[in-house]
Amino acid sequence: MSSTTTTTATQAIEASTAKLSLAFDAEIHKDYKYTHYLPVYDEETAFPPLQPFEFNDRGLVADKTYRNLLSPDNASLKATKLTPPIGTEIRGLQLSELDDRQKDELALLLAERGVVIFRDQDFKDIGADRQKEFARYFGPLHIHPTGSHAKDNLEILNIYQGPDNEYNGLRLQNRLTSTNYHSDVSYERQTPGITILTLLSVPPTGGDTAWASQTTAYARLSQPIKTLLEGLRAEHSGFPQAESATKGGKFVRRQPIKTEHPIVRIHPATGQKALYVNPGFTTRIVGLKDEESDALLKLLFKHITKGQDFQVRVKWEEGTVALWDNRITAHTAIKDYDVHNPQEGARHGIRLTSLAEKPIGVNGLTSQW
Ligand SMILES: O=C(O)CCC(=O)C(=O)O
Ligand SMILES: [Fe+2]
Repeated sequence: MSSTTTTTATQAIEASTAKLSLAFDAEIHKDYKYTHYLPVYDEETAFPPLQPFEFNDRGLVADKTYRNLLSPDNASLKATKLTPPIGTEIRGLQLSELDDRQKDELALLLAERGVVIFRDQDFKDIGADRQKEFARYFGPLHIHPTGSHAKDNLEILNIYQGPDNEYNGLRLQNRLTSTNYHSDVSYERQTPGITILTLLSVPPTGGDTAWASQTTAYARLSQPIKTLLEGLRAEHSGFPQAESATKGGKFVRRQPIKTEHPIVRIHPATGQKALYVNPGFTTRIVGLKDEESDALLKLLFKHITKGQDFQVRVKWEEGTVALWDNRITAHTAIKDYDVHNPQEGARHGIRLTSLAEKPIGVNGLTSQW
């Protein structure tokens, strides 16, 4: 069996004693249990372009009956479908205790259900090394080109919005809504498979996350539109993200790229087709005239964003960990809480993202760059 983790997708050019800037006010967090995961920026360590690696989806070797992950012998297990098309919630199972067969089945469950929500987890308390080791089972870990991260752990992307750091909420200044459906860093050549998001501090209400099923979004389209899209690629760009980081005075640790991915993507473990465009990173449809590309992308983005009948919105609880498959879903943070209102409070989390295959399109259509 070949391993998904043998090739390092990321390699530091300079891993010297890095210059570190703190993106939080240490004073207001002095009694906080998770200070070591608060946002920092290593402003020195730069990375070359990601290198190709061999990828084998763990879901391919999974037992399709889920007999290990969802064992009928586990009396405390409760697995519930959150909606018919997308989302499963699991209670009574610790991610930190899963064996390899269970992890393989989890990869398949993610490919089938898009997002799996694990409640009451000890995952946030097992330490950065074990968290990374768990995530790395599914593929090499992605290092975000611009985001803040946990100290000494560039693979642990930080998610934080509080009175001492509103950088991630800035979007609302020029927009009517914070909703921004995207698939994580879809501009990469071998794009993310599974993302694992753990919240460490949850507002009492608000700060939910929503996901849309891109398999259902695809399935709802008429046959003529499906056929048209199956023959096309779209450009995904990391440039706007890098430019906005530079404007915000942040360090860009890997130079931005643009990649052309098939618009309809086939998941290697299920064979299911999914739309692979998203408002967050997709800029144009290759080979179309500007007005055609704009009109078609507008149609698809509206379809993904307003399709509440193929979306799921999840409320975070203490101990919740969310996992999703970026190849068949789009997601958005919901920034509806006021960080200056102590009743609403701050929101803090950590994200681990594993990279997967170069997208596989219909009739052999492949990504290009
Ligand atoms: O904060 C959230 O709810 C989601 C943020 C996000 O897009 C991510 O973690 O990839
Ligand atoms: Fe995301």
